[in-house]
Amino acid sequence: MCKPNADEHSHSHHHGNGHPHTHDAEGQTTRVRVERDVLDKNDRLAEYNRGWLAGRSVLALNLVSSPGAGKTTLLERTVRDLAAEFPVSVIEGDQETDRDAQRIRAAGCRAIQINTGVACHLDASMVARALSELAPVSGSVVFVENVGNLVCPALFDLGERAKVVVCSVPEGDDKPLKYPHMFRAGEIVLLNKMDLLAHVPFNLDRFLDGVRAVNSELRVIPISALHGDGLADWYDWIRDQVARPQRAAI
Ligand SMILES: Nc1nc2c(ncn2[C@@H]2O[C@H](COP(=O)(O)OP(=O)(O)O)[C@@H](O)[C@H]2O)c(=O)[nH]1
Ligand SMILES: [Mg+2]
Repeated sequence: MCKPNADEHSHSHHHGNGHPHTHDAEGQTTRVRVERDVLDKNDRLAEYNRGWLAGRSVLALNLVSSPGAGKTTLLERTVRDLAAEFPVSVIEGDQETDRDAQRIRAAGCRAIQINTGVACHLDASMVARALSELAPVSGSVVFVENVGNLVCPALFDLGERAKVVVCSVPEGDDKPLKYPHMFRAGEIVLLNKMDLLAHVPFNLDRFLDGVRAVNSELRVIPISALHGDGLADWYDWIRDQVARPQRAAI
């Protein structure tokens, strides 16, 4: 799992090859316990967020992808196209800079930037703070753009309704099989940059077979965030989510 929190307390060390190692069984046990505690604590805060969101009838969607798959481009277009239907705001996660929040604000939408520093994912406590600052109105949609990678964000529930996995054609068709946890955690895949299909080696059937192999429930919508192709289906999916009642906190 992601290093920063867990490794602070574990007995791992480096051999100069960049990989931490844990040699003794006791160290291994400590590390597993700390990782489990971190995730348990996150899950409790995620449930708090879920209740907070349900109490205000706010829909939160967590966008996850590799860096550069097109999350911000997709959001710039989505907030412009849907702003007339319901209030929308955005929580942006990146290690450094507020560039993506600036892009979203330039698209006419409220946005809060979270910088995670060394961490490779947003966690539920970061989102709790951002939500209280953002104070989204009842009946609104909050998009969360997670830090770009297909590994760590899969483990961290933020209290969102669904994880939206954004893939893009130039990344290759093998990602579902290589990063199955993310594709199991997701509810929908947006396959972006379809406009580049003729220019890069990407086999759509192989991609869809990979998705089906790891999660047969997963719906795939091919899109081009740049040109707008396929976005009507994405917007219909969001409208369906808005119409569905929020799950109450446990
Ligand atoms: N050709 C093409 N490029 C895209 C598309 N969507 C995004 N891009 C480009 O991909 C790059 C990364 O996009 P960005 O939205 O910043 O990705 P993020 O890191 O996931 O937020 C930018 O240069 C975008 O212009 C698309 O549908 N087609
Ligand atoms: Mg971005």
